[in-house]
Amino acid sequence: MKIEQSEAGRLNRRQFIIGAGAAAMLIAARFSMPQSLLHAGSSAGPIPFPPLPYAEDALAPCISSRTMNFHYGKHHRGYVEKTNDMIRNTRLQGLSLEEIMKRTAGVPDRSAIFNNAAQSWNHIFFWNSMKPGGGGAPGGELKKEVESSFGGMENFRRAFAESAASRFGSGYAWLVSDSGVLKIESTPNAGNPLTEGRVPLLNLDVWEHAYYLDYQNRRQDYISAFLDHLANWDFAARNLSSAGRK
Ligand code: MN3
Repeated sequence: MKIEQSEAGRLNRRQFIIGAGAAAMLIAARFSMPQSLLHAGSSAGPIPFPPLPYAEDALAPCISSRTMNFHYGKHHRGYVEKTNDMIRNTRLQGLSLEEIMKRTAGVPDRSAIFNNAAQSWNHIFFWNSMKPGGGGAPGGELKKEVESSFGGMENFRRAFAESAASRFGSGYAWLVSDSGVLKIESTPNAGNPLTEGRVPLLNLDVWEHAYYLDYQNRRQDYISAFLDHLANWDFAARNLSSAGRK
């Protein structure tokens, strides 16, 4: 990553090393988010708040329009607005979300910017990780990859559900490609496996704001609804395939 001299000068040596290390990993990581999702509007403009890829009520009854209205319209919008407020008139203004994440990951005095920028990215990714009539099993190459990596769909399902259910507090469960090997992981809060060099294929938001109106404390039921009816395997397959092309 190119850290501009004046910005690097503002960081102490340890922060710089952490930042540079994270950046190197990020360069190694092949960003999988379809570019059109993240660069809506001018590249020099504010960070994007793209429309949902489906109607607000399209995922009901698994996720109600009321949940989507708050989650997308209030929470996601709030992360985008806070990010834009925090980067206005700074060297981060005009950069892509990935660049902002790269420059702030692991830098203690930039954690508020990282959290809001990563949450902006994570939510665009999450909306696309679901579709009406999704869930079940992937097809084609991804099906083979899931079966070989996890020893079958049932094992994948069990491991993903366990990862999502056992995340204490807020965070995400992810299916990622780690140097070509599929893995499941969970991250706390705004964490994103991109910052540690892995390629996200699919994510599930397990913050309470994602499910509490519909499921209250029954996070497991929400996870099952995602796996059975919502997971967008086409999106995951596209992410895997674009990672492989780079
Ligand atoms: Mn959320």
